[in-house]
Amino acid sequence: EDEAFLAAFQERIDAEMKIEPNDPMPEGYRKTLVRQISQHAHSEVIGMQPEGNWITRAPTLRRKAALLAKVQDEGGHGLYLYSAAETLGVSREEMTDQLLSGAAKYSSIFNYPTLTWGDIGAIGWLVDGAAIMNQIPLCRCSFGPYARAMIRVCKEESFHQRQGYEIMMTLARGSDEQKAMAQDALDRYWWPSLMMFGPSEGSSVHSSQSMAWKIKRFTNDELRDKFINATVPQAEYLGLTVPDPDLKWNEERQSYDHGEIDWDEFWRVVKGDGPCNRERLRNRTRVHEEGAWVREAALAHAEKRRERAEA
Ligand code: FAQ
Repeated sequence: EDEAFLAAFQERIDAEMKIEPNDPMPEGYRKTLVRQISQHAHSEVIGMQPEGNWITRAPTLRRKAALLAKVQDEGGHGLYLYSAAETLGVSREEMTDQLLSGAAKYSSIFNYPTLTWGDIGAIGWLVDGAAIMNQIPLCRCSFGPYARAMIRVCKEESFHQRQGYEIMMTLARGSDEQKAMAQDALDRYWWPSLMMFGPSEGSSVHSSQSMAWKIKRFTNDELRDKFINATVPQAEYLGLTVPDPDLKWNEERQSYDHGEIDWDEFWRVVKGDGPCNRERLRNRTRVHEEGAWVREAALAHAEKRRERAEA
């Protein structure tokens, strides 16, 4: 890759032109996108497990229908994202192998357990809320297929966020026991939700290049701050307490200052040693193996059609 090529590519990026799959692109740009998009897809797919855990125990038929639809949406997001990554020349099989072998990451947040119904509210409110904050700028990502996939994904996530917040509102206005359940869910999900945005400035190895390529539009810390600023008033409206004694409005920055994130916990979870990492991968591997016959049947069917078309 010579310098003239890299400079011309950067010029297209700077002019806000979308890069499409057949356009020439630097190998680093392609690799970064495959990494980010495939890990994003894996997160959606693994992310079905914590909430899937409550489908059979949802408190009412209406709650069950909404949760079922939400979990199906996450599966759908995974599929659009795998398709977007495939346009960069990586196969679905390779991506799946990377997930199951532990070579590829998925979001740290999905390695936490869902212990109560309150957690389903907290996930919709906080986890989908954080996902939207991170994904709205991705609708303007320089790579066309990723940007376009994000538009629909964001619309669905905003419905998910509303259904989560509504669960929290119902609990927060309920009995003392329900209020306590909502507070406990916020206590356990607050910090892991902040960790979703990734490491802080100094440790975010990919940020500066990804921002120059307009894959990312904001730093991890900027998005984390936006999320906190939007979410604290929502917690106040619910009458719940954000579990951070150092949380304080900073008039000068027009932003909340927050307490120190436990980065040791973050890296432990990212590296595979969180509360549910093993269970999540074990389930995913089992389901993949159990689905082998479907993939084989689909292949055999495609092969037969091809033979018939050639005959
Ligand atoms: N967990 O240099 P950076 C959802 C890794 S939302 C695990 O800052 P980058 C919806 C990072 O990969 C969740 N690993 O990296 C839903 C890198 O390692 P690598 C998914 C993390 O890429 C809701 C290393 O640390 N959303 O699924 C995490 O510039 C409810 C250094 O980090 C997306 O994936 C983490 N939290 O920025 C589903 C959004 N943070 O790859 C179900 C797209 C960082 O070199 C229910 N992705 N790492 O081995 C992104 O925006 C970016 O990739 C970031 C990380 C912001 C996640």
